[in-house]
Amino acid sequence: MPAENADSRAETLLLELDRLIRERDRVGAIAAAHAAVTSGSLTIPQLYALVLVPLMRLTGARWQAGDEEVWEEHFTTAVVRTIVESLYAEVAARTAAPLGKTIVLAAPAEEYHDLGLRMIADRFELAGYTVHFLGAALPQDELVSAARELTADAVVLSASTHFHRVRLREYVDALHAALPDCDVWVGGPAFSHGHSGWSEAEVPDIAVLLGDLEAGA
Ligand code: B12
Repeated sequence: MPAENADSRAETLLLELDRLIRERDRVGAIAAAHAAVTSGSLTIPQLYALVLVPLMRLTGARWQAGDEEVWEEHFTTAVVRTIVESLYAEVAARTAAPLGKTIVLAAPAEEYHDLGLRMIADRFELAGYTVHFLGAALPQDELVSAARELTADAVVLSASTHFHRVRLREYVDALHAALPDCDVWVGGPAFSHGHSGWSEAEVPDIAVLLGDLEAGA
């Protein structure tokens, strides 16, 4: 399948998923996303970056404009989460050779946006990292404990709101103090307009981090 057509295939699927979700056809939406991956039309990273992330942003924009109700946004979120979780067997089957690096991913205390981080978890796994995804709203002490127990080389955190980004600075400083040999990487929508107050190493670009590692995914 030529890579140059991935954008147009992704756009077609995005429109299809949006239509199916508006028709409340959950089963059809999940099947369409699976078919794109199993047929080789899109890789899993392409499905996430070019279809599912834009779909979630579209839902958010409609809600903000008053064109969608909160329950409809939750419906879309639930369908997208099911797509991601149900693709896990495909992720496991396509994982690159192990890199010998372990990461732990979590959303910090009080941060409930974890779907983006869940997608990132699969992308790291496809690239050969050993991945432990701990989900939303994890207290700092629990993350320290997990990183030690799981011998993490890096902890990956996500923040979606400005409020959580401010709180995250303190959280990350405490992690650096407790886990001096462990990298701490942060990202997410709260960092989309810059990262003043944060070092380059703390806010890596996922494309640079994974680079060619996920090319074969
Ligand atoms: C779904 C959703 C929710 C769901 C979350 C479900 C879940 N479990 O994730 C629920 C209903 C819980 C929710 C709650 C709230 N939400 Co909300 N939500 C959204 C929505 C519609 C989609 C989020 C999403 O899934 N995006 C898709 C994912 C896949 O993308 P992503 O998170 O950006 O992640 C990608 C990248 O950023 C990156 N990435 C993410 N993390 C990391 C980390 C690293 C290290 C790296 C390298 C990269 C990286 O990779 C990901 C994949 O490519 C957005 C709208 C939008 N524009 O995004 C609003 C949005 C994020 N929410 C918002 C708000 C305000 C809230 C609430 C405060 C609403 C309220 N009044 O209650 C609460 C906060 C709850 C809390 N305490 O956390 C605002 C944030 C505004 C701001 N900048 O402050 C948004 C932008 C909506 C809006 N336009 O106002 N929300």
